[in-house]
Amino acid sequence: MNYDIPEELQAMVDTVKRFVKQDLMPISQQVEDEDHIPEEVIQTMRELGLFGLSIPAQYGGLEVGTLGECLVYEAMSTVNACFRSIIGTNNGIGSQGIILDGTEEQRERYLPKLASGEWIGVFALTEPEAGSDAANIQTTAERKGDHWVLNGRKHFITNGPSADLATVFAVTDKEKRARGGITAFLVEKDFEGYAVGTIERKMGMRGSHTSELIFEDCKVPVENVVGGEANIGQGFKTAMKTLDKGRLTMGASTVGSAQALLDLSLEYAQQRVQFGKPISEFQSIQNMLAEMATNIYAGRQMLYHAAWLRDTKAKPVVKEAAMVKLFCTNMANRVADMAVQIFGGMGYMKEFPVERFYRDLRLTRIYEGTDEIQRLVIARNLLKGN
Ligand code: COS
Repeated sequence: MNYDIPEELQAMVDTVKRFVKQDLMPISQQVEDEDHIPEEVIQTMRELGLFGLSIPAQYGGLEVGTLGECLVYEAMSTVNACFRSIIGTNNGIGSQGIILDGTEEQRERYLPKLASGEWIGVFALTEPEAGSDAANIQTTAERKGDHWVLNGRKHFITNGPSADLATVFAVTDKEKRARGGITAFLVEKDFEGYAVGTIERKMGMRGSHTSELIFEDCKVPVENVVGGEANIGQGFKTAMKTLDKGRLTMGASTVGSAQALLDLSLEYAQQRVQFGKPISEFQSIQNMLAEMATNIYAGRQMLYHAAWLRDTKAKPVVKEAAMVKLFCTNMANRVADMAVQIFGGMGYMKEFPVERFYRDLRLTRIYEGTDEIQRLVIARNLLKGN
């Protein structure tokens, strides 16, 4: 094991940390209040190359590797998870299908636009009847001449309202479903029959927008099957492989937010005086601080280890990614709960960011696979001897 961070990557992470401090921190509350990230901030993200962190350099990305991506997400999530979310789909679920299984022509056509942030890429798998049971999607694709015709409705699509390109999963063989009957398509927003549906109202993650995507006789050229003709029916595997990395990097985001909550709690506990002394002098508060720090340390170590495993290709990380997602998201939710407890009544008020972190973190135990799905993936892999 060696998680030494190469000099070039460390310089990049330091730049991101400066950007977080100088540009993101000051507007975090404004973004929360207005539910909108200012365009000039998104432009700076483009200039820093953040939309293409994980995209291979030959297609215009920074290709920082899994550990690099994790370090950047960790830094960005110390302030407000919506900032990670805006770049998250281009680096993750919105581009991975093309990187892993796309044809060379598809990579050349789409990845540079996603890497530069000119286009927003999204992942359209989830449907009302297919959340955890992803293989139960009802969206269909029928071949008609040189096009596929898609019909169906996706929901809970992160960055859906601003999507330029969606990797859409549809049934091409009802009998085979997950085993040869689901196909992935690259659907541009200008294709006939594509529409953004309801923009969802959420508990948190303000500044990050989620919506339905609707396909009504949506015409998709045959060359937009992910991986081409040979990959018809292989979409479920593309989706699962895509989610593996997303689950790992989700861990990074939660480690960053948990660290921010510990830092805020340490500061507050030393300032807040009750019974004539700072509450940090009470053992009950110290116990919580110690618990938070220990949990963060454990989460960070498993995150870096799994990222290192993925980068060195020492072994597939399906099980480890699920473990990282399960542990880190739950860990951060526990940390958020303790932070609210340390802040007391103030932890419930909107004046302090702990209230926002508490709400935003709740989602991390659900999206990109619930706790229950992570446990299922871990157990199935254990039973297979992986
Ligand atoms: N990598 C590659 N292939 C995979 C895979 C992975 N990580 N996971 C599954 N597959 C393959 C299986 O090997 C199987 O193919 P073979 O029969 O050829 O071996 C096929 O895909 C079907 O897999 P499985 O039998 O496990 O399918 P299930 O219907 O039981 O579903 C779960 C598996 C539950 C794990 C899947 O539906 C899932 O991840 N659900 C959650 C979806 C999710 O995370 N949604 C979040 C929203 S998207 S942001």
